[in-house]
Amino acid sequence: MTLLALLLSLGTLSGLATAHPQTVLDPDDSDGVLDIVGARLGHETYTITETHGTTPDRHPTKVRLKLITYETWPDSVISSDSGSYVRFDINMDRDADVERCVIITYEPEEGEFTALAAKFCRDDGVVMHVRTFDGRPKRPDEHSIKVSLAKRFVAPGPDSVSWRAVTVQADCMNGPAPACYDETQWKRHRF
Ligand SMILES: [Ca+2]
Ligand SMILES: [Ca+2]
Repeated sequence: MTLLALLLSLGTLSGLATAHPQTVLDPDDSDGVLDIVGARLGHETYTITETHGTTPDRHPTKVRLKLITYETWPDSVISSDSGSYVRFDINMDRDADVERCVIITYEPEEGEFTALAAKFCRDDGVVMHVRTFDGRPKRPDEHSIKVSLAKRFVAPGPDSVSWRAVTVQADCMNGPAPACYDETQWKRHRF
């Protein structure tokens, strides 16, 4: 796949057009197969009308996340027992703490991906207060992975957040610090 084709595929978050998409591009700057080309966050708000009773309409918002890498990689690269993962960080205010993150790994025994939405995420991988499992990540092709989650899990409350994508590939090189790491710039997204 050419770089242009990779960038074009960033525009497709799902089979459906996603409102309010926001893309961040990243250079060819990391070792390992999880070097990020770009990532995208979009959101859609639905109206659920209760046809019985007096319950008011609800307006849940879905957040869609997608990440594309320069290289192709098999699902097993981010096996849950490998220490490798794809992560989206969500900063809900303007301080340095990351209040929410979505960590995507592959469960080899189940043959599927899981997305862990967690509170208070740190760069050393320590996560406090795991909040919930939600969403079911999918891979549109061997360069990319995407997940759709309820906004209340990943960004409850604020009208805007800052977000970035991170990849960690454990044991991808020889040497004293063998993990490969890549991250995009932070982007501000308004809901
Ligand atoms: Ca990169
Ligand atoms: Ca914060």
